[in-house]
Amino acid sequence: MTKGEIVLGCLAPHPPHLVYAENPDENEPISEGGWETLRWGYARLARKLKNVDYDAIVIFTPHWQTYIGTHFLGCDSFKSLSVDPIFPNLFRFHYDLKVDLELSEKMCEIASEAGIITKMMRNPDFRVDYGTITSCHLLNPEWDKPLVTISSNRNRHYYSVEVMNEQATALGKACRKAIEESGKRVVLVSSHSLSHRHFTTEAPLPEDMSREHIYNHSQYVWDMRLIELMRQGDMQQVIDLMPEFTEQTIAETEAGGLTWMMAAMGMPNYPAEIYGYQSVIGTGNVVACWDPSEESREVVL
Ligand code: 2X7
Ligand code: FE2
Repeated sequence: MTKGEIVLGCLAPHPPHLVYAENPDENEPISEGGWETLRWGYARLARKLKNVDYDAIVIFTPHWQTYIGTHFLGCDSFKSLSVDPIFPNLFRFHYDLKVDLELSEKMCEIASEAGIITKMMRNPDFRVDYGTITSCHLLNPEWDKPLVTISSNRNRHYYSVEVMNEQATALGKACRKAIEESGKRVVLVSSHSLSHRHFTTEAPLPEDMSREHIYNHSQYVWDMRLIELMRQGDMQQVIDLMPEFTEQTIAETEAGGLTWMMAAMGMPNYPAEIYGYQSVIGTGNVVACWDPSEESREVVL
């Protein structure tokens, strides 16, 4: 069997506002648009993905939080209505998704062999989180590829960002081994914002872009520092800065997604493709990707 490989890694933020602004058939609320910088960036990355040959998407999400170990979706498919707990006015999404069960089980098994506490989610009525749905919808609105969703264990809250970084690194390496043994071509997705202080009240019209801006300047400066390092291809430095960045901007990197993806990809030392940066209710969000192939890697922005 040919060795499997990671063909792309995407940093894909999941504010439900972005799906709301797109008005897909699956989402009940109707909007007048908004957040175009992120949505147009996503559309461009989705076009790139159409030209990538891959079998499955593996996504790590901060909004499926598990307190004992790391969990993996464990049924062939999941179908339900996902309602955002904070923004039910924006996100009531009817989903029907397929899981790459074989790959999911392999990741669970190899992570377990590496000493990580793991579990398969076998409840067919389990409601898939809005982080998975938002990032996957924006990257692949056709929903024509099977997924594996990985939960985020709350190491940062039990222990520290440093422990989270160590655990997410071990999980990333285990997932890479599972992908290689599976023989499949896989796209990884780390679903989260960067800086994450946000407003606590909403504009009367959520998509009123005259009200949208970063929560404070220090968040902006931190986000730009990280994006600059991504452009330079210095992901080791990003991971080393993770504790300070995460503490100071309450960043959503706290869940471990970026660390997991970078560890799985062998800590890229080549430039990331940057597709767009914008605030959503004051949080900082970048759409970016790491393309291991020098032939197809581009300077996008
Ligand atoms: O989950 C989120 C988020 N990460 C950022 C902004 C707004 C809402 O939800
Ligand atoms: Fe989030």
